[in-house]
Amino acid sequence: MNGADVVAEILRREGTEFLSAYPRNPLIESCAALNIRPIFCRQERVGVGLADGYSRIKRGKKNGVFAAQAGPGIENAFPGVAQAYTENVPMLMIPAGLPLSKHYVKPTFRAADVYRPVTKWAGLAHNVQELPDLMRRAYQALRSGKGGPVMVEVPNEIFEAEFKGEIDYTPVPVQRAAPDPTAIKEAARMLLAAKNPILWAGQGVHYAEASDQLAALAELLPAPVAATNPGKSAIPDSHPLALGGSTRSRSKMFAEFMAKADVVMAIGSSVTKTNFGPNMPPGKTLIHSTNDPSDINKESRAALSVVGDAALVIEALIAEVEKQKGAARGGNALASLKEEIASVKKAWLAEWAKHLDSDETPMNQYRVIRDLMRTMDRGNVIITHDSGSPREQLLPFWETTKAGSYMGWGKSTQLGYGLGITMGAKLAEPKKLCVNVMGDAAIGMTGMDIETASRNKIAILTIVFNNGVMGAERDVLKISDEKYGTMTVGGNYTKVAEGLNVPAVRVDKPANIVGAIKEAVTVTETGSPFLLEFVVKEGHDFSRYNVPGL
Ligand SMILES: Cc1ncc(C[n+]2csc(CCOP(=O)(O)OP(=O)(O)O)c2C)c(N)n1
Ligand SMILES: [Mg+2]
Repeated sequence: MNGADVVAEILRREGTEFLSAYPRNPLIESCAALNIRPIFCRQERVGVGLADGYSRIKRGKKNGVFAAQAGPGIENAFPGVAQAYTENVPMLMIPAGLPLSKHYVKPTFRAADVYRPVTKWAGLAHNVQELPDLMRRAYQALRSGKGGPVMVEVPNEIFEAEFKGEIDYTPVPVQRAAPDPTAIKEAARMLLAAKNPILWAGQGVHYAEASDQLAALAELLPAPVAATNPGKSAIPDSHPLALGGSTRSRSKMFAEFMAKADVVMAIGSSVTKTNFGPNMPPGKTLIHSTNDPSDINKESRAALSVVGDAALVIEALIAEVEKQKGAARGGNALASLKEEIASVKKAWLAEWAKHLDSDETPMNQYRVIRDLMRTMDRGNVIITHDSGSPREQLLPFWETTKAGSYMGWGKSTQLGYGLGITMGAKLAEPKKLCVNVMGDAAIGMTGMDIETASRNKIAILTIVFNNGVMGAERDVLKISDEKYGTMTVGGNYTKVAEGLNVPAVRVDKPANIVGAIKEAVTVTETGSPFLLEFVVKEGHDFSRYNVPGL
């Protein structure tokens, strides 16, 4: 048994279902020998995305694994890992490494060293016998606390060296930390004393699978639930207490209720200041709950901190709120809060009806989103946006009907990232309709990898909003566009898809939207991916309701 066989056997024990990879890396053959299916991408950046999306949807209980060759392979994976780092995704990379003897000889690319600033933990193997120890450390980082990409770099000679003795390795369990009961008591007191409390849900709620508990807490207090960008669908957007998620764009309810909130309890959120998610406005009393103490007091001062797993925190809080609240159940308060949210939602959607119901051509993106929502069984969908205007258009208006059915991202915003994570989501949930919505500049970044979906029968649905421009850049490309046409990105992505063995339809009239969606969904049900290209307008109307500091 050589080093690669040892690592493959440990991956098998950890429940690895597939190896996202690109040759050469001896792990590919060793995994195939153990029936761990290698899935080859067309470029490493997207291969990392597959491992990322899989880990997200498995909520870190299982982890996507990516393997690349030393040098160019792992160099080319960098964007994927940098994005996964900003998103705290618990995925594992196992690049091959150049010989140890060359490790400090220029210009060797030392992956573990280079990647250390964008990983939760990165280690280099120095001999074959230490591989089980290294893998245990890697899985400990993956299965505890806040997530993040983890790397074990294995030089080729160590992959090939003979391993002596038995492999001493048992799978590392997921570890959850429970909150301090004193902090829970105080949090309950503060929430019950607040005039307008609000719950701010981050992606920690997804990882803790705490959606039902969060909805129960919201009803009990009562309090509305505002989600961050990655936290969107922490409770379904169709829930009467949901305000939706927020990037730069957001629902009117989100803005109005955040503006008047006095006490904000963030749960499973780092409360990081970002351009593509909500920020904590000044003047709020913040109760900050996260499983990572280093997030507390990082960007916003916490009046109270509650460290722990989101599910355990919410469960403890429900018990404590029930105790402190006693008989006064506040039934009227709940009903009137629901009514208040519903009436702002109604007014907001009425304001946007001219876009959502638009018959114009080139088509209005919001009309396409409306028809996607009406035509798809949203309870069986996992959907993600991409960078650019599609994120701003989709996130506020895509009303999820099921918790965890939206993959929001945006601490970094790499064009093209949505494609790989959607394939990863489909591998995690093969029965779901997994959809990514991207612009034409976005597909330009990673589009060749729709062939990965076709070759590996990963039946995702890719939606391209083709407006022939980098619409999101209009405000910064004025002189250069006028003089040199810098905004333009040309292409027919239906033809590209057909050339890459992906059936596709190009739609340029509103009357054809629904029929095309139905056809696309039917084809994905046969096990093939599909690409739907919509010829849309440039599109600068965004659902932006500003609140100072939000
Ligand atoms: C890798 C990368 N480079 C640059 C950017 C900056 N950027 C954000 S949106 C955008 C243009 C998006 O155009 P498109 O995908 O066509 O969407 P549109 O806004 O036209 O709908 C650019 C260049 C980015 N997000 N990612
Ligand atoms: Mg565009």
